[in-house]
Amino acid sequence: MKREQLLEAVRGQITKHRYEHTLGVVETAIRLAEKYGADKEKAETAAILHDYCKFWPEDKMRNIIENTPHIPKDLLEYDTELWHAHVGAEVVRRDLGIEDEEILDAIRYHTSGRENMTLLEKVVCLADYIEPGRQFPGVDELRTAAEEDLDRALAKGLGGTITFLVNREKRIYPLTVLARNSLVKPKM
Ligand code: DGI
Ligand code: FE
Ligand code: FE
Ligand code: FE
Repeated sequence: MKREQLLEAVRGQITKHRYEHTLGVVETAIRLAEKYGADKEKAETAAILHDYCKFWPEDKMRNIIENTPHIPKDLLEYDTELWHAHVGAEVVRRDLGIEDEEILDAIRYHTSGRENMTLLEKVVCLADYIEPGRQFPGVDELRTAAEEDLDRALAKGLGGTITFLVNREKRIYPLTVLARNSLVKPKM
């Protein structure tokens, strides 16, 4: 599918506000891909589709998690906000025919992250944090870091999410901790 068709497909799945967020992630992911040497076309496709299942009902997502062998079942024990990423990767493969595993992984891990993320995964995950429409405490610091050091910026972003979750007495999905640790070099 072409860019315009993919945009149309995702527009039918999400709110107007979320669609605008998606356009911001697309623009930012392309820019970061260019800056850090990731595949721009793959970054664009992954960014367009990254929140495809964001507004799917919980029971529909739960069903897909339970019935798709390789989706980690422990997601069901963590915040439902994590689900749309792993489910989204399966759904865009099934419904839109996206077969590129690098693109699917970038969608799959855009929320949780994972240990040793690929360049493309980092670009999409960071673009999701810093797209122009995003507003949260510390976002400008993240935007500055993103211009200097991809790993450091993403570690900061994930660190902020971990702090946010801890402050709300929520659980942290282990992949998020592994992602951050693998982005922060050990000090000897
Ligand atoms: O879908 P978006 O709102 O664009 O952003 P996202 O897919 O990065 O979702 C982020 C939300 O997920 C954020 O509000 C925090 C929540 N969340 C809940 N548990 C976890 C988590 N995020 C991470 N990275 N790890 C968790 O364990
Ligand atoms: Fe998301
Ligand atoms: Fe994110
Ligand atoms: Fe997003």
